[in-house]
Amino acid sequence: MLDSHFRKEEFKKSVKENVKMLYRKTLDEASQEQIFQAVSLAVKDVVIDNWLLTQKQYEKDDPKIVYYLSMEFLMGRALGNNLINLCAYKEVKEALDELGLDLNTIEDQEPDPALGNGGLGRLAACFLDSLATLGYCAYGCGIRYHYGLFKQKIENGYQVEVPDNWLKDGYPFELRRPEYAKEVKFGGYVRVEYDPATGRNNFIQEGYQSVRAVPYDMPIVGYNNKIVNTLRIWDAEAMNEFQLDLFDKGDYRKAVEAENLAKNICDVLYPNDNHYAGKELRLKQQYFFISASIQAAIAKFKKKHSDIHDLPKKVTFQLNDTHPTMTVAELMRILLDEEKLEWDDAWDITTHTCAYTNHTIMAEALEKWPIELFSKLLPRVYQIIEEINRRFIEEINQKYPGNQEKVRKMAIIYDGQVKMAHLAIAGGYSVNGVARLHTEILKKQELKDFYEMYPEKFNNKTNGITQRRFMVHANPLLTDWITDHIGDKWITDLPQLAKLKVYADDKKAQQEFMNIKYQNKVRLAKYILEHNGIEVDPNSIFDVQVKRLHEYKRQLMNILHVMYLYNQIKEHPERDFYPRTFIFGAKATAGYRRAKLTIKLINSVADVINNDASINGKLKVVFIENYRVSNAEIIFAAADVSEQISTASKEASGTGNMKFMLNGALTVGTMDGANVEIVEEVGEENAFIFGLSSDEVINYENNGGYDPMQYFNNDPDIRNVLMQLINGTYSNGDFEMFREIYDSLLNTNCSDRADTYFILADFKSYADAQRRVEEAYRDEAGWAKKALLNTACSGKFSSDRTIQQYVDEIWHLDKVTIED
Ligand code: 26W
Repeated sequence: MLDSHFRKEEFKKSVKENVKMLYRKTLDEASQEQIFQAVSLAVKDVVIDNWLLTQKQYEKDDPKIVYYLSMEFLMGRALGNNLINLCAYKEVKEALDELGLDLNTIEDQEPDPALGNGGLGRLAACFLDSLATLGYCAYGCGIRYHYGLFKQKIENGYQVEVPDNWLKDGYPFELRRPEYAKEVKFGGYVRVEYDPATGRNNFIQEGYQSVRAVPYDMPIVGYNNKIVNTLRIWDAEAMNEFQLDLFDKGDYRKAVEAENLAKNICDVLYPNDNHYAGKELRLKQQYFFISASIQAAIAKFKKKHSDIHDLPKKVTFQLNDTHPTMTVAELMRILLDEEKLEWDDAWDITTHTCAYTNHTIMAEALEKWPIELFSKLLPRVYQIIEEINRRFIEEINQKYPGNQEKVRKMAIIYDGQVKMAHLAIAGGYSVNGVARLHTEILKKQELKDFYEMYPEKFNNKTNGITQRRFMVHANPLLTDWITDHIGDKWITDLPQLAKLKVYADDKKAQQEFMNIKYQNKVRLAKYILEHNGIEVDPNSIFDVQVKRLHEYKRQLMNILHVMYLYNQIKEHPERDFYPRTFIFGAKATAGYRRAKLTIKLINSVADVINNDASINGKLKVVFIENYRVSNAEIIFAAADVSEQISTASKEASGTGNMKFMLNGALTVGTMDGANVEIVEEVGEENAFIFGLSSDEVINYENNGGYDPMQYFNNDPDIRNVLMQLINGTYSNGDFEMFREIYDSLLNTNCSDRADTYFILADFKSYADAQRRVEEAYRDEAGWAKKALLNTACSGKFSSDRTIQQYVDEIWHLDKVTIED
């Protein structure tokens, strides 16, 4: 164990001192929020010492750096996590106890930094944790949104969005670094000027508006290794004084314009998950943080290295989906216009420095920017993309002479649009998917032409999650139990969990394991009572689906199945039905009408079922308001059943599935995303797999032949449930409330095909999988064994493994250790 810096007495003194200095108060006068600030400051003090040490070591070793460029970092709370990674959680808890303070209550004061939507943003956060823990030099680069993802309130069953003003009381774990500010230029025009000295043209952007990008750094604490890396998020400020002095002295209108441009860039995170909206402000956000990050990276490189050609040896830019793809063009701009390189040289450096990760095959997520918008906002960058495109088309023509179809499908600029995925693939040396199945679908379907052209660029990196947050912090009881049985190496080497397999048949171990699950269910039940006012029975099966709300994730199929079960219980009161609590948590993008209506449906079904005394509490439905990282930790630990029921082929990987598995929940799932690999690890007998395969889905999509009406006509159970959507059963007699959902399943006029996500096709096999769940749960020892095996077999799904694969196969970073 690390020699913890938290000598108790010193720490207690420092907390008291901080309360005094910050608020002129004594401990007993201070509010919990003020105490949170004081405790955080005391922790930050230790973190900063290690941060300095780390920087010194990097300075000395000069390791290769990865810049993880991402529009989203869904960090979750930092205080508890930092204490875990400093190996000081227990000491600090004790110290605070002695001061009459409760660490849990203090942790609850921290706003949950929600600078991300869902999977992609949370993956970025897990990656930063693993990079620091494994000792790699890495920077997260992103945006300091003033408002993170909205907070969700449920009013009358409907989602209401409330702004998330996470910075309002000041965030103790960030550090403003104005000395590293950068200028970012928008608009204007490009003047071409012949330079007789070099015989080349110079391209000069003029008449532009500038924004000052100011970085805020957050420490990323590695586990037990003194390494502290940096998440650098950029904020926008007006340049005015010095820039306007130079060009537009006294031009008040310009000054106000600059102020306004800067003002809204970092206002708010776009709450779209998997849906591209094409907003100008979003494009501004993208260029803003990319230009600042790339400038900073180049400046840092040049401090130590004189030959810019060495850039790929020392730097990699990893693009988290297409959102940061501007990197390719911005790097080219700097190399051409500022470093004065020839095109071929610049392109060679760029295509050995950038790498791209794809996170979705959903067509509506593809970023395509209209060229008018693009060229007006970023005239020089657009010019460069035009040239990249011209050369790329030349390459296509060389490879496929006369094949216009290829050009049409692959060009970077086509039909008046800039296609960001095409730019990312052409401009980088690596393209990876996030689970084996997903990567195969990319190669065979979505990116087939690119795979044919550049097979060597394509590779898979199955996602992972950090066990430090999702076990050590989230599930302290199971953490101690595991450590008692196999030691604590698993905290940085998750495959060690396999050593638990020998306990799978051990009666005592099974009982202890299930008893911990029970206690975690009690903790969640308490949370639900406090936040929802619903009483749930911790002895019932906790069946959980928590994730963003999207049609392809099929929360609708889950709630339709609940409606079906309810019908069954009502029709057959004599049957023995094992009590079950269906738990949902999901935010819907504000403009996504059908997703929001699904939330209303879940809440309406919950109302009816939870208030029906005749079913003796056999069935409960709970919608947890404002699902986010902090309550996710409580939820995963308490789940018996993990719902991973996306339409096969649609979920690129999923990462919630891994968090459930780690915590000993059994998966009810389709053969989609990383579910395939989960089942491979744990064995099909320890999960409940159902539904169409991805090949079957893709075949229907390509060749037609799917008719949902057939299920409606031939299956009375399905018909019954669907009729209840339009006969007022769940809407106080209002026939129209859920009509849209009914139509989406059956009415071909709604879109080109009804039931786009094959809910009716999979319904019966889903219901059957759920029957198997019930049967398996009745066998107490059998279930305990399966649950324990899920934890024991989850070793593959650590983000430590994922990151090591990125390092070995894409980034080639050097490992650093702190000598002191
Ligand atoms: C342009 C709007 C937009 C916003 C976000 C498009 C696409 C996105 C993300 C790519 C959506 C996302 O979070 N994808 C998820 O990424 C996870 C991490 O790899 C995967 O586990 C999920 O399966 C995938 O849906």
